[in-house]
Amino acid sequence: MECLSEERLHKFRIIIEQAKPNIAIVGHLDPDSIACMKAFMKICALFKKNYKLFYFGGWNNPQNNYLKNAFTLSDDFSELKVFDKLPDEEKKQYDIVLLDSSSLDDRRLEGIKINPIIIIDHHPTKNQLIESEKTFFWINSYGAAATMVSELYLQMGLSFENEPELATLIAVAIDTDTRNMSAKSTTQSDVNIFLAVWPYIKQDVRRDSRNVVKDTIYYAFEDKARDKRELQNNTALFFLGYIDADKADYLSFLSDQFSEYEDMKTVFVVAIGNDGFVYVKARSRDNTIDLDKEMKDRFGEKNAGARFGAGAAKIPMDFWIPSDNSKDEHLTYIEKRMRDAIFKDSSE
Ligand SMILES: [Mn+2]
Repeated sequence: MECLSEERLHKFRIIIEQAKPNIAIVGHLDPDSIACMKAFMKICALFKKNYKLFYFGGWNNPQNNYLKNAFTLSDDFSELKVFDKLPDEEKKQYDIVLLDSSSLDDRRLEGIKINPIIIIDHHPTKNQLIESEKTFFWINSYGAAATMVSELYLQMGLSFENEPELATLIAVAIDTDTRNMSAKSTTQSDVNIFLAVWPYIKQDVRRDSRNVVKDTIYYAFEDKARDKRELQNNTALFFLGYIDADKADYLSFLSDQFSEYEDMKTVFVVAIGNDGFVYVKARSRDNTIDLDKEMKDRFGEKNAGARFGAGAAKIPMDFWIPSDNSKDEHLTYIEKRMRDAIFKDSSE
């Protein structure tokens, strides 16, 4: 297993030992992040630190909701806004650990400023945060961040025996983030950790958590998408029209599904949110294109990005959200613009 070197482990120990007695563990809410936070709790306990879990973003997606109920997770997590509103005196008694994210200007943080002493994330970027003597930043390409935190967890001498909840969360995290080990980002370590937790997981919860994604909203969106689709040279566009913005995660599930079709090497699923943004989720199995560049070229440097064949864009609709009077025209207009953006040859 490609774990942390003795030197890095030593640094980690120093940083966490010297940390304040209270640790705020911060993450967003998806299976990977939840698994990371729960595993890191145990690491905090090992170093006799108090900890609290704080999240940004919402519980929107059905898989999170299922896990939340299966393991009564909502009792454990508070909103990061709650932490941010604590009196300064109280906040000062915390050090922050950020997991499964390393972008301090993540939109979902809604402007909340955090200064983590520890970051563990599997999304390396060009302008990556630089570690200092007082911080431990581990940002590397892995299928799931839960794999990294689990490696650390094991290297700290902790075990998954008698931890069915944690083991299950980690398995679901790896399943989800690696799309069953089929995502390009999947590493040998993800497989190894999956096997390490396997004997301890609640199989029924793992299976069900994977099925809940296909609920009635999913079917309704799927119908809409099939209704409005266009295929040109192995590139497909599915246009859903208006949706509630908090259902935008469903676009990812749909793009995962559609990208499995043989003749759809690159898939874009597009919808207009009721929050003034156009949402795009893209998947590509075409190795000849740089999806990140394509996304940025088409939807704007600031609005879009991709890694390992999975892309997303959140595009502001300028200054105005259509009223009921102009909704139909607006829909036609956005659909046309999206078709242009997606099917135009980027070299033109
Ligand atoms: Mn992740």
